[in-house]
Amino acid sequence: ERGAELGTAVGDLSAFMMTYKFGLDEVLTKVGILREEFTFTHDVNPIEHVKSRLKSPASIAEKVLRKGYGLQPESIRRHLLDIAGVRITCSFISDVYRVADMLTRQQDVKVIRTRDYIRDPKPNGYQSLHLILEIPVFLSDRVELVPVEVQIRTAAMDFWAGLEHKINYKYHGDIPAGLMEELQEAATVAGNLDRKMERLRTELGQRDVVERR
Ligand code: 0O2
Repeated sequence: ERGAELGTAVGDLSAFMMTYKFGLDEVLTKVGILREEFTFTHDVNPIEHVKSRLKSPASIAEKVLRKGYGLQPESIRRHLLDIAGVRITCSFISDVYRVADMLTRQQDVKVIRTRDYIRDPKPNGYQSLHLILEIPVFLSDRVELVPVEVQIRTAAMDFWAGLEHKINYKYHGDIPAGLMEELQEAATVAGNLDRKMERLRTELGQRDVVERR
């Protein structure tokens, strides 16, 4: 089994995974603080849901081997940047970028990579903003810089990605052409909904300003 293979290659697998868990904890604290601050000081909250996960040893081994790299801890650290993952769901597209800004301008956060699949959706229609953040984790005798993947998307994008993931799983990555076309169409519909909601919110904001005058 791939998980056991990784255990042998890494040596102390729980110590290896622990660092990623701490990185995840640091990012979750940051997101939690932003969320709580917003509920105290503003009447809107850009963050709807937050989910996190640590990649399982089996999928770590599977992904690193699939990419053609070795199972040694150094190789995994260098090539797998999504062992720790946080997914943030927002209501509006502008909130996605607002949350991304609030996280990336923090002093102890370094942005290693940004992939904007909202600006450039994947061919299947997938949309989401992916950031790889590097966070310092302070251990008893050293500081470790841990990469954490943060995926930020709207509820509509998340709804689509959840279904696509299930379909992909069912067809083992080989989705029939007709179904793929329908998925692409659904992604366009989701994108249109997001843009419409954004316009409505902007309009609502402008009306509020006029009414308050
Ligand atoms: P899981 O189950 O989320 O762990 P990399 O190898 O990391 O340099 P990669 O993996 O292609 O490059 O990175 P990318 O494209 O930035 O993001 C990969 C992750 O985004 C995936 O993780 C998914 O969570 C999500 N994702 C990317 N494309 C799609 C898509 O077409 N559909 C859906 N539903 N999700 C997508 P994993 O490792 O594949 O899986």
